[in-house]
Amino acid sequence: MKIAIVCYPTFGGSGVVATELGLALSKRGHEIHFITYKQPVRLEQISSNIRFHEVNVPEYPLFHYQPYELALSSKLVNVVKRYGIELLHVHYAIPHAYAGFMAKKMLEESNIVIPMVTTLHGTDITLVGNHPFYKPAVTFSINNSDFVTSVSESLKEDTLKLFEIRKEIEVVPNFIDVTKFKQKGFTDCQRELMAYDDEMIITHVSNFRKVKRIDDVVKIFYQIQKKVKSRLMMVGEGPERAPAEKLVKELDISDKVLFLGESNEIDKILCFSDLFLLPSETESFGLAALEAMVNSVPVISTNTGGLPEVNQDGVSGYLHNIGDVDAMAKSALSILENSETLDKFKKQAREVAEKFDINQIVPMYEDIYNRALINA
Ligand code: GMT
Repeated sequence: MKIAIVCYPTFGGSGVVATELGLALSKRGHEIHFITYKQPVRLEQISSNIRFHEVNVPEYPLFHYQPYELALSSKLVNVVKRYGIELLHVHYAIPHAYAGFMAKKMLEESNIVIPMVTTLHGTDITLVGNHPFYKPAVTFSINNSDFVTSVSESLKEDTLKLFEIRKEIEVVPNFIDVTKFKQKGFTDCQRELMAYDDEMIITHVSNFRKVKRIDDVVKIFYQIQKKVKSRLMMVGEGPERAPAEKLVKELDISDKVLFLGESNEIDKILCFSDLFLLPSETESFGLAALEAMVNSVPVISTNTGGLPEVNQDGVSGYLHNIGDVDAMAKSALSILENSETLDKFKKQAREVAEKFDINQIVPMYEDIYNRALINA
């Protein structure tokens, strides 16, 4: 199948899911065309059945806002015609589903009928898309997609609650390539570069936005380090990094907290981590938690959104109410203070992650593509 994947090229979240999906599909013989404004972060090599088409938006002084949707839909039309694309898969409703719909309509004028699958990822529904300024366009784009998927049951429920949706939403969970990750082995991990042998390594990875409650990460760690010798690795960039650095200084724990910035080597960091913190306000799935778990890192998270579908309470980690820093610190310590408990949780985290293996999930998308082509 020749498939065009539209996504954001950024670190983490929907962009990573879309890129990993495209790479997996290409290995299964499909021809994948990524269409976005920059080469996706995890798209390291282009091959004969993986192409990247950059959307360019020329600057013009008249425009206060440059018309990205227009450039994207035009690019889609050109790529579909030039490469004989059979299906569009757009990740993140805003503005990709909207631009995809326009492309479909333009292509109809050339007698080309192409189905569009839209995957909802979270903030396109729960934070941004729900805003009254966007809601009519997001509702329209979802209802006019040929197939709609969401990355968790929780996101499906939120979508049906927040929007007037006529389309069926199919849940296709996010996934991980389990075979890519070997069982944890400290010797491969260069742990010694990051911490002393007797220190626990606690990790947080995100885009450092308000929704991630970065202050809570620091506050939980503050309580942990009082009882257990430990270090905190803060991986990622975003608006909440500076306030978090300030808090770290105020709490006088600067020598124990490392802000590593954005990284292409998340697995290298996770392979020597002992515990992962994800105290988000909302999280449609929590791919970062799954990436931790596959690296045998137990997760302390909130019980919001899709997190309970990924992190199993008392098995792969613990879940608590949003903002309950004390409970999260207590659970973290209950895992870290006993080496047998820690080993048990590490093993269990990995086992839970294996349920999300890419080989179970990618065929679910292929099945949707086949149905979309039959219906077109
Ligand atoms: O986590 C973010 O803020 C980025 C965001 C995105 O759209 O890229 O992530 C969303 O999609 C991910 C992939 O499906 C999910 O794992 C995240 O939980 C979701 N983020 C939120 O719902 C806040």
